Amino acid sequence: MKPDGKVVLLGDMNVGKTSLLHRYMERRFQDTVSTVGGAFYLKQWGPHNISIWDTAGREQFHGLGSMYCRGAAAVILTYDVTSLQSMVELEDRFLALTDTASTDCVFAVVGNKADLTDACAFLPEMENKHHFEKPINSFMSTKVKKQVHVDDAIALYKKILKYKMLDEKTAPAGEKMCFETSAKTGYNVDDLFETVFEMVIPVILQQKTEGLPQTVDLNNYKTAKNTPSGCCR
Ligand SMILES: Nc1nc2c(ncn2[C@@H]2O[C@H](COP(=O)(O)OP(=O)(O)O)[C@@H](O)[C@H]2O)c(=O)[nH]1
Ligand SMILES: [Mg+2]
Repeated sequence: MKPDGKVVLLGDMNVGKTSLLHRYMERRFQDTVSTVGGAFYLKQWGPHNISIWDTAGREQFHGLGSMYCRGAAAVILTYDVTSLQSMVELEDRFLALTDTASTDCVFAVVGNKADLTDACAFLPEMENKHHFEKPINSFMSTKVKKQVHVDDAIALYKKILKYKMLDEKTAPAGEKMCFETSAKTGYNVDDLFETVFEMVIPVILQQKTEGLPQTVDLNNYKTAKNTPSGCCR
C-alpha cells in the first residue's frame, strides 16, 4: 500500500507526540510508550492512505534532518502546555525543519497534556461532564501551572504563516488550527487528527497532479541533503 500523503509530528522530546499518535490510532494511553519502533502509522481516510510520522526519538539528539518533513502535506507542531520551553523550541528549532514540506502544507499547533491544567480536559471527550456533582477540579490529583495558553499558540501560528509566506486571509484561521489536547484522557485528540486530515485532502490531490515526492525515499536522502532547501517551490 503506497501512502498518498504524509503528516508529520514535530516538537520537543516528552511533549507527548508518540502518546497522541498512540491514542488516536490504538485508542489508548500507556504511561510508557516506546518511541523507538514504529516510525509511522498508515491511516485510511476516504480513498486516501495517509502516513503519520513519529520522530522515532531522534528529536532528543537534535537528530531530525530535513528529510523528516520532506514532502509533508501537514505538520503538527506539538508543545506541552506546562512547559514554556517546549513552545519556544517549536519556533527556535523545529520550524526550520519544515522548509522541505510541501509548499501548500497545512499547519496545526497543539498544546498537549491539557489534563494537567484544565478541568475540561481531565475527563474523556465522550463523558458527560454535567454528570458529576462535585466540581471537576476536585477530581484532579495534581494541579500544574499552565505555562502556555491558546493565544500563544495562535501567535505562533501567525508567525508560521509569515515564515511560510502564506496569506493570513486565505490560510485556515489560527483559531481552527490550534488545539489543546490530552493524549491521556483523549480530550480533543480525534478532533485534531480529523481536522488535519480534512484539510490535507486538497494538498494530497494537488501533490498527485504535480507528481511531487510524497514519501521519504531513502535513496534520495543524499541528493535531498545537498539541495538547498526550498528547491521544490
Ligand atoms: N498527563 C499527561 N501526560 C502525558 C500526556 N501525553 C504524554 N504524556 C506523558 O509524557 C511523557 C512523554 O510522552 P511521549 O509520548 O513519549 O512524548 P514524545 O517524546 O513527544 O513522543 C510520557 O511519560 C507520557 O506518559 C498527556 O496528555 N497528559
Ligand atoms: Mg516519542
